This record gives sequence, structure tokens and C-alpha cells, in this order.
Amino acid sequence: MPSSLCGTWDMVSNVNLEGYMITLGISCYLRKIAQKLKQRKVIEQQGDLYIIKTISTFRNYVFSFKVGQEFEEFTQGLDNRHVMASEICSLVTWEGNKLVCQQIGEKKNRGWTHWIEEDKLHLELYCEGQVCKQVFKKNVNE
Ligand code: ECB
Repeated sequence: MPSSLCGTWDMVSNVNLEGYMITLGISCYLRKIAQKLKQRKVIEQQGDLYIIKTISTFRNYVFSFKVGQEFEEFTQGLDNRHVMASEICSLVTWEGNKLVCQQIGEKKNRGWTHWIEEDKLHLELYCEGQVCKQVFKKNVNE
């Protein structure tokens, strides 16, 4: 992972989280709470282990992985589903300068893509045709 993805990033925009959450079957009550959150991403690298922490006042979600290695993910506190690698190798991969994760499971065409553009951290979360687009600004004080 280029060190440019590492650091603390604060959300500046969040488009169509609603559509993404509906495809995941999140309740109206939780969607209302989630919509109001200003999420923070803390991205760390320890050797070949990468850790992406999604932090909020309501709930945190931590996902760690090695690029090019199979993993099983349990989206605890999100939609509580198991997603996993279906291929022998890499499910989190680099496609050019984009870090791409495929989340294989009950939901079709699910995953996310992270990249840096104009000093901002971009994220697309997608599931079954819905795309949530989030942008984060680097927090240089953390
Ligand atoms: C952890 C902050 C959001 C907590 C919202 C709580 C309940 C709503 C349930 C599900 C909403 C689905 C997703 C919320 C949006 C983003 C959370 C992290 C998504 C993710 O997979 O991040 C990836 C890429 O940065 C790393 O795990």
C-alpha cells in the first residue's frame, strides 16, 4: 500500500449511503443514525498487514487484511454478514493506484474501492447496483 493511503481521514462527503444501506437490508432506524455520522478512516500498515478502521461516535468497524491473501470478513455492526474470498488468491488487490476489495457472499456485486485523488481519500462502496461515494480529507493533527 502506498503510504499515501495511510493516516487519519475525516469525511467531507457521503453520497447515496442510503441506497447502499437499503441493498444491505439495514433497518430504517439504523439508517437514520448512520446517515448523521461523520465517519473517520484510520488506515495503518504493519508489515504486510493493513488495517482500515472506520470510526464514528456510534460504532466502529475494523477490517484488516493482507493484499493477495484470502480472508473471511464478518461485517460485525454493519449488516452482520460473512463475506469471503472465492478465489485462490487476492481478493484485496491493487488495480493501478486503486485498492480494490471484492466481498463475495450472499450479496451480489459487493465490494469497495479506495484511491487518492487531489490529496483526498476516495471510497466507493457498492452493492447490487447501488454505489455510495465517500470522500475524506486528511487530518494532519492526528
Ligand atoms: C462504522 C461506522 C458506521 C456505522 C453504521 C452503523 C449501522 C449501519 C449499518 C450498516 C451501514 C453500512 C455501511 C456503513 C458505511 C461504511 C462503513 C464501513 C464500510 C467499509 O466496508 O469500509 C471499508 C473501506 O474503507 C473497510 O472496512
